[in-house]
This record gives sequence, C-alpha cells and structure tokens, in this order.
Amino acid sequence: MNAHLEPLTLHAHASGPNPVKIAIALEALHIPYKVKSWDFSDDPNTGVKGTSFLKINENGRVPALEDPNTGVVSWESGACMNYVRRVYDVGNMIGPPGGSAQELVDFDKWEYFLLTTLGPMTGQTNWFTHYHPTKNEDALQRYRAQTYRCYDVLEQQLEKSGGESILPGRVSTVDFHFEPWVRQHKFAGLSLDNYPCITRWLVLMDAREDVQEAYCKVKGKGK
Ligand SMILES: N[C@@H](CCC(=O)N[C@@H](CS)C(=O)NCC(=O)O)C(=O)O
Repeated sequence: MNAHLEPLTLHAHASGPNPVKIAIALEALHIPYKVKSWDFSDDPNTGVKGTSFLKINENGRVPALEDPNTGVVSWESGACMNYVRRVYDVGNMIGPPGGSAQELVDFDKWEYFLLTTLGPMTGQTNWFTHYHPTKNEDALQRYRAQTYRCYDVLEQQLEKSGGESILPGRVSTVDFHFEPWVRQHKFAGLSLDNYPCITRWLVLMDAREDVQEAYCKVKGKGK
C-alpha cells in the first residue's frame, strides 16, 4: 500500500524534539514523507510565527503534518502521532502492545505523561538553562527537580521490562514520544547516572534504524 502513497509533509525544526517523534513513526511504518524545515522567527516565509506557517498551524509550532493522500492537516505531536496510527498503522505495529482495557489506558497514561509533564518540564529546564534573558536560579532548580521527578517515575516503569520498552511487550509510539526528550538530558544539564533502566532504554532506542533515519532526515544529518 505504501508504494502508492504521495509523500506526507512533516513540518519541522532541525533541533526541536517534537517533530522527530513523528518522523520515527513514519519511518517505522515505511510511510513516505518529506521534511520542510522552519526557523523559530516570524519571517513570513521561513518562520513558524510567520504568515505562511500560521496558515498551516495557527499555534505557530512544529510539528505539523500534511497528508496529500487524505487532505488532512494535523499539528501538536500527540494529534499527528494518533493520526498516523489511525490511518496507517493498520497492523498495529506501533500502537498499544496489548488490547485489554487496562493496557489501552496504560498506553494513554504514558503518552499523556510525556505530553503534559516530562516534555514541558524538560522544556522549561532547557529554557532557564539556555535562553531566559536573566539568571533565575529558583525557576531553574524547580524545573530541574520536576524533570528528575519524571525520570524517577519513568525509571520505575522501565524496570518492568528491564529497559526494553516503556510499555512491556514491545516498543510503541509511547517510546517515540519520550525518546527525543530524554535524549536531551545533557543539554538540559541533567544526568542519567542514577537511572540504569532509562540509560539502557536510550541505548536500545538509539540503535534502531527508524530512530537513526528519522534524525538524519529531520536534522539533515546524523545525530
Ligand atoms: N505541545 C506541542 C509542542 C510543540 C513545540 O513546542 N514545538 C517547538 C519545537 S520542538 C516549537 O515549535 N517551538 C517554537 C517556539 O517556541 O516558538 C507538541 O507536542 O507538538
């Protein structure tokens, strides 16, 4: 089926963690796509806050995903990911590993935990480490502690599979959501020394062909 597909357009930024999640899913399913890279400015032609991109995503953030095969446009990485799963993961290769009511809720829980908590806390840690115009040690310590708290929760979960996958059984889009954020731990000034299962999981994720290909395409080079 994939051979007859028109390539999807993934709107991305070379260094932001959210677009690459979607690229990993597209790679895992062998869906053809092209990457359109934007900067974070309000330039009308090149920036995520400019008039061209705001027509695609009025929230001015990447990822956004355009699918010429269906005419559907999505944005927010959770919505893009779920669109890709609903339309293209017909064999459930990357969706919930189990089908019980509890397993389906577990899938949602961990996806939402990344989207609402670990991702934003890491993002704020990055902000107060690298970008905030004045030094704000209180805010930095607060977000660092919150990110480490999320690592504690993730470590406990990964112990269940010995660091193989966040949901025991197999890798799923939940792992794809977490990978780019946890990968940023050094950039955020954080250490994984106390997190052996997270460390093992990251090494295993890093070795996957879909992950490596996704980074190559989104960043325009290797990781
Ligand atoms: N909740 C959104 C976050 C999207 C987001 O913050 N994307 C970043 C790049 S990773 C961005 O576009 N930042 C531009 C800006 O902050 O102006 C998602 O999960 O897609």
